[in-house]
Amino acid sequence: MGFEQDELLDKGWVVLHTALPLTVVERLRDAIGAHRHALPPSDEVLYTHVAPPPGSLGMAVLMEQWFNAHRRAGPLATGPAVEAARALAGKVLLDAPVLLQDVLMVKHPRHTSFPWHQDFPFWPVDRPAGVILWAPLDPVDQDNGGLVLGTGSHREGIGPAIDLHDGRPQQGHAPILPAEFDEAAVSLAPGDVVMFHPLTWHRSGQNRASLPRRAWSASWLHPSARWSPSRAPRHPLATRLREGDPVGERP
Ligand SMILES: O=C(O)CCC(=O)C(=O)O
Repeated sequence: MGFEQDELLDKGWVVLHTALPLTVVERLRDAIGAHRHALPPSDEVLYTHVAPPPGSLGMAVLMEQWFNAHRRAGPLATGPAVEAARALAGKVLLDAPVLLQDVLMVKHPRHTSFPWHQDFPFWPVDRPAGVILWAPLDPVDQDNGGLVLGTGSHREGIGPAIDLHDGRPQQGHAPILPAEFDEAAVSLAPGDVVMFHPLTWHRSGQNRASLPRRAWSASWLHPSARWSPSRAPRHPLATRLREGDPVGERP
C-alpha cells in the first residue's frame, strides 16, 4: 500500500504536492476562461434529495461552477486533466477508477462560504467507495476560501445531504455534525492536489482576497460500486441510471 492510500484511510485526506503538471493546470485555467466566455454556469445541482425551497438563490450565491466539462470538446474540455487525475486516483483506489463527475469552480469574493458537508450523500451510488481530487488553479489558503477538512471524519459514517445554503440536512432532519474531529486547513499551490474520502466532512470559507479563486475537482468511483439513483433521486444522472448496475457501465 502506498503512503497515499495509508494516509487517506487514516486521516480521510492526503495532499499530493506538485502532482499535476503545470501544463495541465494551465489547460484547466484556459477551460474556465472558455466556459466563462461560452456558457452560463451549470444549473442548480445542490438539491439531490428535495426540491429547492421557494426563492432559493441556487448555486449562483455559492460559486460559479461548470459540471462535467470532460464531456465537452475543444477549449472547453477537461479531458487531458482527467487522464492525469485518473493516474492519481488509481494510487488510492488500486483498481481502474471510474469518473463520476468533474467540476470547474470559481469562487469570487461575493460568494458565500460552503458549510460542512460530505460529498457521498449527493451521489447516486450505493457505497462510498471512491475518492475526490480537488486541484487549486491559483494559490489557495484560508484568506481566499481554501478547503478545511475534518481529519478522521470519514469514520463517522454516512450523513445526510446538506443544504449548502444553511448547513442543515436537506431531508429536514435536525442539524447533525460528526463527533469531534481536528480541522485541517490546507494551503496549496497550483499543481498540488488534495485527495479526500467521499465521507470526509469538509467546508470552505469566503474568498476575502481581491482575485477569483479557481479550482477543479474530479470525483472517482471504485469499479466495485453500483449505481443507486434512489440514494440521490434529484441528481442530474439519476433518471438515466438503473439501480444496481455496475458504475463501469455508464448510461
Ligand atoms: O471548492 C470549494 O470551495 C468547496 C467545494 C466543495 O466543498 C465541494 O465541491 O464539495
